[in-house]
Amino acid sequence: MTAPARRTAAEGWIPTRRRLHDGLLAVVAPLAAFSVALGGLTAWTASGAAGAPPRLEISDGRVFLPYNGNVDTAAFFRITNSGGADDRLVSVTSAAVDSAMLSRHVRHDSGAGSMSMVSSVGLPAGETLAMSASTVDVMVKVKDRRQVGDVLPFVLHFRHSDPVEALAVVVRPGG
Ligand SMILES: [Cu+2]
Repeated sequence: MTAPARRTAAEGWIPTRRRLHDGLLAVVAPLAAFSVALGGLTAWTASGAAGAPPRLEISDGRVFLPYNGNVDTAAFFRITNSGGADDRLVSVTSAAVDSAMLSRHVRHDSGAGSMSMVSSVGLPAGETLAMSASTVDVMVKVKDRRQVGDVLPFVLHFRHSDPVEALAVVVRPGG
């Protein structure tokens, strides 16, 4: 009973500019929603956890005081992922340093250690990355001469989560 009426409406359809625009939006909007959903699904599958996204909390930012006249040192952060999906730390930036690179330290059976630069560090759901001089740290070149107690601003960048600002205080190595 409604079919004839619908046909009549279709025949009377006039493609004004506004209607075309609305029609395009109607197609584009679901597409955008679909790709966002897909991205969420990938993260969800990777961790095998509940559908919640990663949730990152950063604390305990520290920078070792460089030795006299030196600019090379290391920065450390504690990153807890209390969310339901894995994430990755992909880079660290700061206006207070000339360079910042993620590095992983490995201690060998002989007692000797080695360090290699890494492009990212995993942050599994439900786990905490506690950076240290014997695990993972951020190798930095500080711009200015620093003192114990100075506070430097950093930004941590992640594969899935938005960047997070974190402060790091200058401490004596080992502190
Ligand atoms: Cu290092």
